[in-house]
Amino acid sequence: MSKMTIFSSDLHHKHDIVSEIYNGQYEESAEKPKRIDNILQEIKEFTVFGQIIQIPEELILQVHDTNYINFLKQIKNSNFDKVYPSVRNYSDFLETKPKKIEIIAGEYVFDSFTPFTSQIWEVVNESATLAFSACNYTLETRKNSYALCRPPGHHATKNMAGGYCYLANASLVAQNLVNLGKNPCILDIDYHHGNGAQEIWYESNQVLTISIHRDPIDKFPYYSGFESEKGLGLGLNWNYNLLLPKETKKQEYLKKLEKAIKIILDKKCDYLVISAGFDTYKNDPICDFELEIETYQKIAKMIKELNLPTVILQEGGYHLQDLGKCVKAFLQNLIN
Ligand code: Q9C
Ligand code: ZN
Repeated sequence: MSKMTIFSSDLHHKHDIVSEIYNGQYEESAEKPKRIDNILQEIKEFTVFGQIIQIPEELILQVHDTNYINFLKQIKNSNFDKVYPSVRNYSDFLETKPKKIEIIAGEYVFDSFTPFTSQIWEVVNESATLAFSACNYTLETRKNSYALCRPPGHHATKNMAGGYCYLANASLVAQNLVNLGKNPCILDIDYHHGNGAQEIWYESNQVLTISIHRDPIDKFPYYSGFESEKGLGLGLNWNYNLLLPKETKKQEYLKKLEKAIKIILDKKCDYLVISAGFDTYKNDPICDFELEIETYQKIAKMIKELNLPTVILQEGGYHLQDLGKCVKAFLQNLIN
């Protein structure tokens, strides 16, 4: 029996944001180290570890602004073990930057759920390295791969963290593929809109971006993910948002996935990058879809029909007991 090659590291344990701020109150963060431990536990019998190759910084700087990356690197030199945003930059004419790191933070994050820890650069660099390593493996073998990325990446924009994300792992993989002359699609099946990939590739026809998600009218990330956002210039009709209402179940979900698959075929993509969130699961503590563990088998089978070399990246999914079972159901059906 053949196995799935996976990319994982222990370093994410250093990243534990514990609490997020919502409407002035501290709330428990759902994005915990135990998520990855649970996944590894469930998938060990049908997986093997692939070789980890450090992501080149030039690749990161093709996707993200230099100022943002420099900011991430600087936090460890501050006196804080965690930095939350306090002041938003409201000026169009500013020529100098504030000096205090905890104030500059207001420029580089779009919510109060995604603090910068002193080890943030180290851990996000490692998370991106796992994504990059999975991509290299798939390029070499045309076999599908899975990276246990933590922190996740799909909400991070060119110059901002948000939604527990700091580096745009899926877009880094897509950029790497574009550099090699490929035409990848980023398919985002996390419950939340993949706003990062949308922003990064909005004016480009080099990467097809499709996100299937909960209607953001009253769910995170609130300010993007609507059907009217179709791309701009060369990128027009290279971005698709497929929305679903609260309490969506298997049948409605699979119909949207069918649409996504048709678009991927139509655009003749040659690689697939999946932003794989499992917060669409029925018992997820922060979301309201009603997919069952078996639904992930079906989703995977439909994706496998595309027969494209596929890099799977871990995004959301917060049920600490069943997350691994969801991932298992999905991955087992994508071994090629
Ligand atoms: N307690 C991902 O799934 N919601 N990010 C906070 C306030 C933030 C989700 C609600 C959701 C972020 C990768
Ligand atoms: Zn999510």
